[in-house]
Amino acid sequence: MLTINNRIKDIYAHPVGRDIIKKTLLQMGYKDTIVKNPIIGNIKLKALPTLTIGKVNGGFLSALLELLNSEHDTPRIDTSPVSPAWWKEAVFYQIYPRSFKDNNSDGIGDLCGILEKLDYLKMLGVDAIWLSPIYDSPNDDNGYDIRDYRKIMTEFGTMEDFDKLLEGIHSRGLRLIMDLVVNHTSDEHEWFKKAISEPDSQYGDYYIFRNEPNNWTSFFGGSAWNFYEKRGQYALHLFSKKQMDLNWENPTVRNEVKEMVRWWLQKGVDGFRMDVVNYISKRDGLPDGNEHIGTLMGFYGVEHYFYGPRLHQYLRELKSEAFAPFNAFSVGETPGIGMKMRKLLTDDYRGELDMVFLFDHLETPGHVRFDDYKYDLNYYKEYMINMIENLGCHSHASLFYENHDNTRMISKVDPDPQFRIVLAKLLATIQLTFPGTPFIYQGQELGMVNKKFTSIDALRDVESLNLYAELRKTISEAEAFKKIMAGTRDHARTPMQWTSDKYAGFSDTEPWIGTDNDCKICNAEAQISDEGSVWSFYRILIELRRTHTALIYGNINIVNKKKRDLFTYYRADKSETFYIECNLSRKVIKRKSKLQSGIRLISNYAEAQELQLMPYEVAVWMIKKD
Ligand code: TEU
Ligand code: CA
Repeated sequence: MLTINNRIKDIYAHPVGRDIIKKTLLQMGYKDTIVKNPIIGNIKLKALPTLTIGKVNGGFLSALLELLNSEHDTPRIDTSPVSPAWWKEAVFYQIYPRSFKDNNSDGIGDLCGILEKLDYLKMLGVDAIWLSPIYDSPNDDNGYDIRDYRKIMTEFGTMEDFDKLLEGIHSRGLRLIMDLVVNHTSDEHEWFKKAISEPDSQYGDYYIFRNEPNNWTSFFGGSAWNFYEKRGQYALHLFSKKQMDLNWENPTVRNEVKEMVRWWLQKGVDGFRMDVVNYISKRDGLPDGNEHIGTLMGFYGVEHYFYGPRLHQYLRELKSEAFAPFNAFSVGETPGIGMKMRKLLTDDYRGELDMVFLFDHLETPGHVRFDDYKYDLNYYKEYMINMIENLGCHSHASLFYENHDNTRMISKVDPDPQFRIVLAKLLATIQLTFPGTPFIYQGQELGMVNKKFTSIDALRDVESLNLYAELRKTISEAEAFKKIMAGTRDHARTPMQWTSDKYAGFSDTEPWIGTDNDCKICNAEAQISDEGSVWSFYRILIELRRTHTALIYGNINIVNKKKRDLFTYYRADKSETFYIECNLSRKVIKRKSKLQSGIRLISNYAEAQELQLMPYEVAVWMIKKD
């Protein structure tokens, strides 16, 4: 057991401790190299309150120790060969149904719209689709607030439409994973309504009720507790006021979830992406969050549920009783989880999850999504090197830059339009030639960028609207809007740009969320017939990955790890070797030698440039072994 008499290096040696130290330093804008300094490493925990002038206080340390002492396992070190699986070979494509394609002209994307575009996805070459929620919902958080898990949202269509879609997906040799949102339900879910109106029924214990709230805050602003007069109690909601946290301590709740999962798997879906699944187990007694941790992370209480005491147990139950009998795939969305904890959640012998989404690469150290800053890709390189060094043979990584919760990656790195295409190709190259499973977010394959929203009225996202209202208490309209523009999730939620027509070919009536004129220069129709387009580059890379196992299961050898602006690596298996060279900057970088043989794919410039890499340029060479 670790106590305050242990030293920093002991914490760093613990898998959870190591991830937490890294995360803490990252939030403060530092790298973990300082911990490796022996003087720092030898500091005893109990000296920290004095050394940090109270920033790391007693409460901070006891929360940390409690978390560490609740994890007794360490990842197994083993060099057994990687076991193959379809989801390790697949390229996934995420669809945000509301904004993908409107088939019945009401301005809202729908299931028939997706069906209409399956051939497009097949042409692009992806293997599997992740559908953001399509269940019945009052849409306080665009479907992440579910009212009925076994019903399709009316705006999206019917269960018959869903069956047709699933059939269309499978008949094309594609797979489908659905979104499983079970940390919380809508407050309009039958269970919650009964929990309020019939507190003595079995539903009375389906959610997390307390007589007094604690200090936890919601991710969407304010306290994480609502008061319900009828019951005379508070209920917990880590997200919006209409997203009520389920009580996973109750075995009946867990059984309801398993039954629902089996119901969809019985229908033939191939697996699930599991929304904030690392939040399902909350610490007993729901203690107050530490103020310093809360201030650092932006939210109070996270240390008590992001890696809760029964998380492993609940995941194992779900896997063995619902996923495993169907051989179904699972990828957990796990904000706050680091590289070592990933292993404890996904190593193949653990029986928990197949993969997770980690998020520490989405912003550079010291930054959060709502900061307006430029993302330096050298950090991404470092992150990826670190990932490879920590993954081992039992875990498999997910690779992504974008989803419906984040701004567009091109805009983060370099919003200058002259670099848009080449930068899109650079991002595509790393994503499709690195070990791990790529998840492409709709529109990423076109190089879509952040939107030119003109006012707060153009935005729809509950997170942005709540934050704006909060900011307006202290700053001007213009300043608040600027901050929202830096991070709003709506940048990724505008209509998919199919054509240059009015409404981007998404719909023939005004869409539920506005778009700008970007579809005139960036749309699928034009890019499909242009060999030099971002879309064509994605198609070629996906095909390359599919036809060369070196890019899937091959070893990776990263060279010149310390060299800034240049990211070079080899991927190799028994039969072939690929050499990948990426310029991470606007600089022109000289190449040492001119590679002569093999297949090559150069992102931007013609052969004349063979001795230099132009801004953000990449080259992929296949060196055949003979
Ligand atoms: O997101 C969870 C999450 O932690 C964040 O990405 C969150 O959206 C936000 O950035 C917090 O500041 C998942 C879903 O992907 C998201 O769309 C939902 O809003 C959320 O859960 C609640 O279901
Ligand atoms: Ca529609």
